[in-house]
Amino acid sequence: IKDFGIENSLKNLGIKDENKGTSIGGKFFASGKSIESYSPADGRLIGKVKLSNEKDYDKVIESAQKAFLEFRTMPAPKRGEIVRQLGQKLRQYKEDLGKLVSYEMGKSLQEGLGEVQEMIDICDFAVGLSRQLHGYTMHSERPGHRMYEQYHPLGIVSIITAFNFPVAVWAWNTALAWICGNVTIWKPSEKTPLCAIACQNIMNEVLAENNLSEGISSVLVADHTIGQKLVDDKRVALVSFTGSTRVGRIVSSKVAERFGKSILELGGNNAIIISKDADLDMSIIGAVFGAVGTAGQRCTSTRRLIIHESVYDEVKNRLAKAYGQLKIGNPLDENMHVGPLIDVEAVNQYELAIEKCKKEGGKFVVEGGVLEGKDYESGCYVKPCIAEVKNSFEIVQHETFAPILYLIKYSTLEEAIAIQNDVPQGLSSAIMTQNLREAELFLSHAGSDCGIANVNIGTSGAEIGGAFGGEKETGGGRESGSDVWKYYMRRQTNTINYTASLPLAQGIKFDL
Ligand code: UN1
Repeated sequence: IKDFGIENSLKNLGIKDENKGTSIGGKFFASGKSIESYSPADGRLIGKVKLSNEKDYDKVIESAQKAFLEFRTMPAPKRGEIVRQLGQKLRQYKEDLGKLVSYEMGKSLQEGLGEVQEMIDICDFAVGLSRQLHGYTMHSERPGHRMYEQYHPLGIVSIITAFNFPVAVWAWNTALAWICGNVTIWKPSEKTPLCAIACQNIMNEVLAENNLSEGISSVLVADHTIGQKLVDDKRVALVSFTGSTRVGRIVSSKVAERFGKSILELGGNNAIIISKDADLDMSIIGAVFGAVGTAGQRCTSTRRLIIHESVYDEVKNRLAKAYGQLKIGNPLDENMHVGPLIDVEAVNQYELAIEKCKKEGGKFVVEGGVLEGKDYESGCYVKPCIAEVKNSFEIVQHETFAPILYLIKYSTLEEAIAIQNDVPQGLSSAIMTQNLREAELFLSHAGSDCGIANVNIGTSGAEIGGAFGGEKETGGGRESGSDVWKYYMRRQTNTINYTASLPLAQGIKFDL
């Protein structure tokens, strides 16, 4: 088996054969059972991780609480400086971390490096923001009064992430949480624990070099019972959850019950409308990357193509041709377009979805299947496939985390928009058209109902500068850019009277 330099990267990132899954800054410990992390690329055991249990949990919360009391007094621009240093470290470790992401998660090296770039970008963004946590000043209706608002840190922010973006989503949340004065506790996916340990090692260098309390950044590699504790714990001010709609529904109601805050990034079922006025060359590239990138395991992956009847056959044929050229194999090999799914369970879900689709009447234009033989020993490699379907099929209404692309035909744009919106999820959407009227209708109040709506680019590959998230069963949360930082702070309105009398608002008289 070719190594692609992975051994060296593991060493540079401080990953060992046996790792401990609880960490408070650079202190690693764990009292739970052990899990193993296998690479879906070649099936090799990368390392073991001892999980955190309830005892470890309490220690993490206590040290986070203590660290918060200190961290919140540090001026925001100084906290920005810490985040700037994290960005610098990430530049230094980009190659190694990108490689580990690719090896442990299975996305192509290019996409692994891209994910680390997103981390660097959000750090840069957060550094600037650390001097711009602005509130309004308002004019008081009372003479001699001043009114303004300010934003204060929340406390402990817990970040529960999924396997598909095993490092970037942590960074999106952490960079913002920190400049806002919060401390963070990360519960990564059990499918990508080593990525989390590597990030923690990188972070710890920053904490140590600045003599900062280790409780500012903690990790709990643990099963769902610890996730539940984070969700139920009043000491955790904000729960940022990325994962399935099923689990998100539970997280949302549990956190709401205790009046905590949550940010939810749940499922997507993203479509591209390819209009009669589309640039088809661009449309094909956008659609294929959207559908097969990260082997269809992005929340923003393109799952449905809604194609105008006049170009339907041409698009179908060109897609089939493009799929015929896809190279599937080791994600660390730069000649490959598509890597493996995360694990054998995901392969089963993929096969089940294909079977269901056929049962409901789906017609496969490009057949799927599990790849076997040399270089596919891990059992996680599948063929990206394409099926002609009806939007109303149950399987089409459902998000399957795999490279299965559904084709749907339309005649009027109003009909296409209705189809695009007619799913429970509302994350990302796109239209390919050179027609201004079509583009504007798609973006209007009568257009896409998603949190992200694009023109002439695909559904995946969002930049960190925008607010990322979606509507309906996607959960309504926003992360990353724009004014999302406000989610990580509490807002306070302050009125100051600098006179010697006490006039009441609304002209109310109250004399004693
Ligand atoms: C996700 O799929 O969970 O837009 C996040 C994209 C990435 C983020 C995806 N920037 O594809």
